[in-house]
Amino acid sequence: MPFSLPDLPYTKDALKPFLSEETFDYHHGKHHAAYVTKANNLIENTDYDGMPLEEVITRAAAQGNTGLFNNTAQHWNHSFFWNCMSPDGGGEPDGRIATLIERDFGGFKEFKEQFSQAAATLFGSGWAWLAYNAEEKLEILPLSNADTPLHHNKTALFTIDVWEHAYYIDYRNARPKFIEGFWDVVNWKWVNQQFK
Ligand code: MN3
Repeated sequence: MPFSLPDLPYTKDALKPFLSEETFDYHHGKHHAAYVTKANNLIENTDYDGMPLEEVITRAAAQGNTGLFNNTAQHWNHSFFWNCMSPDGGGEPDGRIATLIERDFGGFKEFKEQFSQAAATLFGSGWAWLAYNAEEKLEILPLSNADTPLHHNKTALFTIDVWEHAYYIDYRNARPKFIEGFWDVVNWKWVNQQFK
């Protein structure tokens, strides 16, 4: 059963003015779609055929199959990323994530500054993640290219894609502006659902 491009959890104009429909046409409709197609082409008629996505990602990494790791991890990362945003999102976190941010960062303001800084300064292409580690602590994890918390045995809580293709249509080269706008749409409900 090949992988398929998931529908966005909202309409393409739902996150305006943070992101335009054109950004979703390209980012979801072309970039994410291309990772899915390439992953399926690489998997066809191999032992990976029929394996769950998470397993393909960890096995491809262990076997040094970079092409397969990159395309399947990017499929997973983007599927996760769309859910990290919501037209009803933004504002201050609540529930478990609010308690943990207070405990591990001393407050939402401090956390927001540190996360924004990590996302803005990540060199080249990649993703800034908030993850939950084996010590049961929150961790800001800037990862390059297709790298993903799965590969580090950490639970992903939320992420922002800072590849240029994520923001260039709406923000040109101004990555910090894009990061600033992200806080208005963060789906804290989704974040709280990630704790196992
Ligand atoms: Mn992307």
